[in-house]
Amino acid sequence: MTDALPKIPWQDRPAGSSDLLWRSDRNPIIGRHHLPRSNSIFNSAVVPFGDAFAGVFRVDDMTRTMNLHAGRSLDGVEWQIDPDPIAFQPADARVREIQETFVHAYDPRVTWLEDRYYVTWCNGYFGPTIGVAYTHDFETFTQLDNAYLPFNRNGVLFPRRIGDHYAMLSRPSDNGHTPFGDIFYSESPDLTHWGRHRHVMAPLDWTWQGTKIGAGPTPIETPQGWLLIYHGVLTSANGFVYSMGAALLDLDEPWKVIARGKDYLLSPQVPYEQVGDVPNVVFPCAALLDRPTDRMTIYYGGADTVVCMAHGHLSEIVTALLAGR
Ligand code: BMA
Repeated sequence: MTDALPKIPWQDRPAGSSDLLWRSDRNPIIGRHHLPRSNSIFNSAVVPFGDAFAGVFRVDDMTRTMNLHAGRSLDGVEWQIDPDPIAFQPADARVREIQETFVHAYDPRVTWLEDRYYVTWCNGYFGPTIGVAYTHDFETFTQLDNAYLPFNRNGVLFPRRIGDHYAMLSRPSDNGHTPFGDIFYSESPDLTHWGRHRHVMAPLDWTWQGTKIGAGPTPIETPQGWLLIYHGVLTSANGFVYSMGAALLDLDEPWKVIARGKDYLLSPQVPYEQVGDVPNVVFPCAALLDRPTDRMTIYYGGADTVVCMAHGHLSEIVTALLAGR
């Protein structure tokens, strides 16, 4: 994939701000009633596609079923989202077995890997686990087997093999709203059989990431390591608070953490992050990058209700991490 993305949605850092990430003035870019039957659209993943953009969106409908919908955009901001959920084609007859018990699908990530786009998401199969599918065109999607046993969430593929193997981060969890959670690394020869699970990072007590953490967008390769944007959760007197932060993982052994940000990059502080179906949530699922200009745009869900964008400079975030901020 080319690293130049001159059409990246962008807005300069507001005058007087020294924040590493800043919100788009256009937020929220997708409102909860974007589709006739949508209750909410949030925690969604977008990628460059041809000379435009495509994505997979989490749409909760008016029955409050969580499902995945494909979408397209010329500018990354104005989206046409399909009114019907993605109808995944099973890669083989055994995959049909896991489709027959469909419950729900949510929190997608999309990763360009070798020759196609892979979608990973939280797939209900006797509890949450990680679904895997691929598409070439965002019209037809082919589903592979689930990556893990339940219970697991926040499965995010690396955009290339590590050594000979495909690699994924995930967060073993429970069947509820999970008051714990570490990030783990797993590898696979074929994107179906996953193993050699390694611990990557644990929550940090009494911080914005004290309760649980989970990988966000597809990790971004930099000369200094993989930049991992992730969400961290604090348990307040009023419930969970979801913020986002960053870490750097070793390029060859990504289960080894090189640096981890102390401060959050963004925490819920504006109305569309503080008020919604689940208050106080910023939940990043995708990042776009224009390497020549060092511009990075992160897509995140606000309060489990809307889709938002934040902007930053990749090299500034890497520098801050290496400086121990
Ligand atoms: C998590 C997931 C996310 C959601 C978050 C806050 O467990 O369900 O989709 O954004 O909780 O409700």
